[in-house]
Amino acid sequence: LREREESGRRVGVDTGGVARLKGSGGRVLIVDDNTLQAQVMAQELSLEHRPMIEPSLEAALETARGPVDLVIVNVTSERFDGLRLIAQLRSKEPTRRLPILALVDTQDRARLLKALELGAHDILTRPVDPEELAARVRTQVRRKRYGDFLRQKLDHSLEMAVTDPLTGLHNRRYMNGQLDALVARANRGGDPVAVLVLDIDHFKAVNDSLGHDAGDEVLREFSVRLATNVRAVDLPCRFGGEEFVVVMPGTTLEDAHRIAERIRRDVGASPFRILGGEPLSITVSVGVAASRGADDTPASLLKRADEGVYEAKKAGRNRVVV
Ligand code: GH3
Ligand code: MG
Ligand code: MG
Ligand code: MG
Repeated sequence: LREREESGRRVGVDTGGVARLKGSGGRVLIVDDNTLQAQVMAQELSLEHRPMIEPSLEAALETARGPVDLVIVNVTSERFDGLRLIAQLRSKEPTRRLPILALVDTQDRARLLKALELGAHDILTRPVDPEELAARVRTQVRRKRYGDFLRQKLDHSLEMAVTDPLTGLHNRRYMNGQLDALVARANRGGDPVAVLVLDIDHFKAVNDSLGHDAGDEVLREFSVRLATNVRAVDLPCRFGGEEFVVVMPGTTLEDAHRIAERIRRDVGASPFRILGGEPLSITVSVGVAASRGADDTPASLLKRADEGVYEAKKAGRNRVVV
């Protein structure tokens, strides 16, 4: 038993090591009509990477659009136009940034230069030296991975810049940008745009009686109800504090009014559950406005909706005012 346990552990360590290598390795697409040559390269790369062989140029272009980290293209022959593939890969998304290694004959300077000119990132000369293959592939895969990592980080920061961290709704900055564009379009005679301004009633009382964390929970639950009662095209945003705005593209005042009523009703329909506390009745006051002609601005639109909120509060809260 002990022996089996030990051998089991050894196997465990080994597969862990391979898994780690595979994780850092790349998905390498070898595009070559010389299958024997492709298989030799694939064999050499398979220790560290996940090679795939594609003998057809058309199919390669398609495969390269999927999860691939590096393309090795044979450009040595006239009838297999690898140079054209390089040009195609570099010309369009989503393959534009994909690293490319061009496989050329050592003495074929013309094709080597052409491949580089078309955007190959590096060259492999034939006959292929296994160590050189490993080194060049590793460098390109590492570069690709780092590029992916940076792009992901950038996407994430861009997303964070337009997202409200508490609720996950769009933030005020995002709302302003979208509203500017939509009002400008409406003013040029395009689709109308409507806005709702929503202000939770007596929210201060929630904070005062149950604490700030309970208040935050109410804001999150409110956001869920808001987001589930607007349409896919609408943009629910947290304007700040307990004030929310929904920007509604292509929406008339009447339609916006109807959706505002639906939100108001859903918020008041069932109590909000607070972790470790009594269910809480929440209501909201809503103002509605829609663009009306060339002189309208985002600010005037928001102001009219905000005046609706003011009227709703004055009239006793828990209502929609157009
Ligand atoms: P009204 O019905 O007139 O709108 O009354 P209200 O109490 O909702 O209005 P008021 O504007 O006086 O209070 C808003 C409160 O929202 C005050 C502030 O402490 C609280 N608040 C603002 N931002 C946050 C937040 O992020 N979390 C929590 N928990 N409270 C917040
Ligand atoms: Mg308020
Ligand atoms: Mg207020
Ligand atoms: Mg309020």
